[in-house]
Amino acid sequence: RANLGILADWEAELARILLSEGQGHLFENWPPPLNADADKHRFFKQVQKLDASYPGGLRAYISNARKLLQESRDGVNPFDGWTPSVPSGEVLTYGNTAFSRYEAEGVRQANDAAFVLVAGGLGERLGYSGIKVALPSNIVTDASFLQTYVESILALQDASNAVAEDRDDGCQCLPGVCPPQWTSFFPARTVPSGPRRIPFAIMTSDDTHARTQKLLEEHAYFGMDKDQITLIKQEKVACLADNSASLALDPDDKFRILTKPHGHGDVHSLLYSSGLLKDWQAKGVKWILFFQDTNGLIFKAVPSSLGVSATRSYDVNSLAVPRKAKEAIGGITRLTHKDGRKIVINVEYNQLDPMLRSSGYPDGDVNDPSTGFSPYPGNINQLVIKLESYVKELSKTRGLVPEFVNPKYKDSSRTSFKSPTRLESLMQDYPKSLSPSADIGFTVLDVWLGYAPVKNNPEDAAAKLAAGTPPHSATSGEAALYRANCLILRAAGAKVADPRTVRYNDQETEMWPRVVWSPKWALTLADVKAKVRGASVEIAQDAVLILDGPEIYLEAMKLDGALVIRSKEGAKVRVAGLDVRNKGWTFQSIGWQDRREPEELRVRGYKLVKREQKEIEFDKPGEFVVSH
Ligand code: UGB
Repeated sequence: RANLGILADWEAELARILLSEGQGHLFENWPPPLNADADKHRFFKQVQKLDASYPGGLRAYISNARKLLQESRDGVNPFDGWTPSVPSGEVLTYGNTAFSRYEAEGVRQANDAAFVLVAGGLGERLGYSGIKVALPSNIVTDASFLQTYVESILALQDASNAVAEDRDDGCQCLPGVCPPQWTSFFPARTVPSGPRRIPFAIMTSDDTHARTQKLLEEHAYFGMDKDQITLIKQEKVACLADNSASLALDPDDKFRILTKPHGHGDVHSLLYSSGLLKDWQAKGVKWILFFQDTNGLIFKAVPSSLGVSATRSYDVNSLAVPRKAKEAIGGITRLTHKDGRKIVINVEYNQLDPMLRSSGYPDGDVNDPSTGFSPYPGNINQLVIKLESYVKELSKTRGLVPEFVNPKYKDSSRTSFKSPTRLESLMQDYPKSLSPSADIGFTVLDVWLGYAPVKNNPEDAAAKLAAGTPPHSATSGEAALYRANCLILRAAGAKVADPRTVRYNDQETEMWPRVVWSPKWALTLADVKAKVRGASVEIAQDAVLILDGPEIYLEAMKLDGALVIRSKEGAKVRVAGLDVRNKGWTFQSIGWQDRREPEELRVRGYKLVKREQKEIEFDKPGEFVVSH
């Protein structure tokens, strides 16, 4: 205490909190007063930030940490008393009537939605030093993940505004003032909806914030209004040195507490504390869609999953895909407590195997031999949350979701750690604190349609592939995009050739014709069907097709080579009787370790070589027919 020196009131208050929470060791090696004052103030600035960014402040953080560290030390099983079983959810079959209805409903609901991208993580596992949202989702158009996301939201906004009906705003009497029985005497009041803008929030971190901001600015926000996008930055949390939750000092700087990321669960407290939720509520937002940084397929699954949420009025709807045992995605599980409570929740991939083994499934996380997949659907961390119940819940919890701690102990006495640890949180744990009456559902999609994350470097990806689990690499992510687009074209009746088996970065993959379209060309299957006249469209095995414009109609076309069609708003382009044969574009292998090539290409193992192409562009309004 004697070493603290002259403090401002706010600093003295923070010092009192730390001392009363048993953190006196932080000041032990400080020089006497009037020495290193600037460093002492720097220390308190950091403490102030740590205190302000955690719901309930540092006191709450230390108290939560003590409890969780004690439980971890005692080996408390978080699933004690709970029995796992396979839950049942909405299983979508691509292209059937129910799917099409959900897609249409999702588009209708979209302008009552807001989107939230969690993008605070760095691509350490991927071996890419940039921010992951800047990576091209494919190298044929070079559109980055962020560009694809923003353009998809804008396309959804336009589509939703185009089908928006006037809204039923309830009866004309005063809610909460007039007796409810009066409502039947008054006609419902409809209000013109007017075009709406879909709000978009991006959670960044110190690692990604400046680069995300720069990427947006350099590309004029990819066409979105600047004030439609809000960046919310997550802060790191203090590291813990021991089981008493002593905050860990940086060994190289005794005026700095070591910090680490708290995980994507921070998104909830940030939405709450930033005031965004209240703002969105006032604007009439009903649904929030959360998604992750590198899934180039996700917007193909957005309309249908939003449609499911709205139709079933789910408070929380998690998107899932069939999961391979040991795949690094959580398993959606029904947990039933011996006292009768039930919950459908994600059990994270590192917990699923031990949880199953301790619950009477000695083989743990294994595939069901009859399907070749884990019986537990795989969580892809795309959540659709109903805003009304979310706001109510967050006003109680301030957005803090149940946390966990994962210390690496030095030995079996579990008394000291190999290195400082910290509390962590997961976005998908939000339903854990909801009341049992909440409507929590999940929607299972075909994996080809909705899930192709880019997470692993080529070596890890090849090892995963050899072990029978999906590689989730830049190579597989890009190939999945072409596959999805080709399968969608086939569903619309087009004749698309089978894929070729290729091998890049030691990963064998199926390479379909490289078909890419901009989100404004099509979002849903109905859009594709409206723009492609089925059997008269033929695409050969190594073809490349880029469609970039809202009104390009493929009526009769044969493509064996590369074709790019671009059109501006107002240009209606009918492709009728076009036969394109040229040398096309190919992918040329490059080595993962070949430092001459840029990182974004090395992670996928090939580069684009443009040999010959046909390019057609319409930049003026009007009707055009392309036949040669
Ligand atoms: N992220 C943040 O914004 N902040 C953070 O502090 C950390 C991450 P990872 P992982 O669907 O593929 C998740 O690292 O471990 C962002 C789910 O927990 O990619 O692979 C980050 O930028 C798992 O259940 O997560 O696991 C990224 O956008 C499964 O759903 C996102 O959070 C799996 O993803 C996820 O970060 C999956």
